[in-house]
Amino acid sequence: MATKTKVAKASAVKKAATSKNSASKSAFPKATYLKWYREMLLMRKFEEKCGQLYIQQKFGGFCHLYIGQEAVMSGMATALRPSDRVITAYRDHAHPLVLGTDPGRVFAEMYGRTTGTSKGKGGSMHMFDKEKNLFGGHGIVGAQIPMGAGIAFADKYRNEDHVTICFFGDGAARQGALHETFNMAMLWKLPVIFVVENNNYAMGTSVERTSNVTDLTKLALGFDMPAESVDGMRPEAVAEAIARAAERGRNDGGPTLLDIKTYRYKGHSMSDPQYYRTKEEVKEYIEKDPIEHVLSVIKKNKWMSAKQIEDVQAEIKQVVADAVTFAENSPEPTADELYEDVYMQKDYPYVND
Ligand SMILES: Cc1ncc(C[n+]2csc(CCOP(=O)(O)OP(=O)(O)O)c2C)c(N)n1
Ligand SMILES: [Mg+2]
Repeated sequence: MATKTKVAKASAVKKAATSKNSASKSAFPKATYLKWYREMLLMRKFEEKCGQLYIQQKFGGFCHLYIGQEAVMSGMATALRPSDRVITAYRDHAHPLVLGTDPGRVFAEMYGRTTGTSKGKGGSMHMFDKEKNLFGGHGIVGAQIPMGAGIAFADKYRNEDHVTICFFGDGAARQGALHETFNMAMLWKLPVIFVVENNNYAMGTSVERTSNVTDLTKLALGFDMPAESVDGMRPEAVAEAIARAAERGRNDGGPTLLDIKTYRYKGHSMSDPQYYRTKEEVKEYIEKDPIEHVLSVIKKNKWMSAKQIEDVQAEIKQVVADAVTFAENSPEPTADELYEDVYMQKDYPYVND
């Protein structure tokens, strides 16, 4: 557990338990498991529907599905407060869902409708929700790393008690901006948690093919930043690691790097033939599926009857169906809306008609 103002030494970089049993030792109550089941099922069913609609060409743009990575979101939601800040990359549909954004608004954004989270001007890669403290949704690989530190800087400057969680991929972790950001974040002890959602691939390039340094926690060593490797297929492990990092951030202990090992079951985007991995490898991860794991804990403890489980599944199916209907019935923006929401400041001097 982090102590106030104490920053762990580089030598304290820990390896998390990756065994299947690590979860059973943790002490999360029934209510947490029920919440995890419901929200992970929502993320999964939402994304499955999203993939179907994209193939039917109901909306355009890019589409990166989150299927397989759900435990990272559920673990985060358990560990953080609603007032904490979240920023991520383009694989961003699950983030608003877990933060409580209306699923209809997330679909509407993909459909380019005015009711979308970014008024239909951002699409799949640019989900924002000011009320839920979601700062995007960013398509430039690694761009959100310095922005995440910037948000944390603003909170520290204003003496506000928030933590920023900044998600990025294993590919983004190789961007130069990470090093500058880590340096400043440690120097100024910013309340930020850097999370690599390490699904082992950047498009078709594996971590092993990217660098001779495959243990991403080592990226923290040059800055004396505390770092941990975490089993990202288990919400328990994720929640515990993020809670430790958040406590450190809130107590002036500065940033933490978490290398959360997860997996995407689907291709990088919708047009990925996946020649870079085997079906056996995908199967190996599906066998560790976080939703099945949570459901098995629920069943083992008899926390829900078969009927109650079916009811939750039916309810989620309906939520997703309603979200699609909402999006499809929402209006498209008019042409003159193109010039709105470009600058916050109405009299910004560099705007030309
Ligand atoms: C600066 C920049 N370079 C390249 C790209 C093209 N690109 C889009 S996604 C991606 C892979 C990133 O992989 P990772 O960070 O591991 O995230 P994941 O897709 O696995 O979630 C690349 C190279 C981009 N969008 N931005
Ligand atoms: Mg990746």
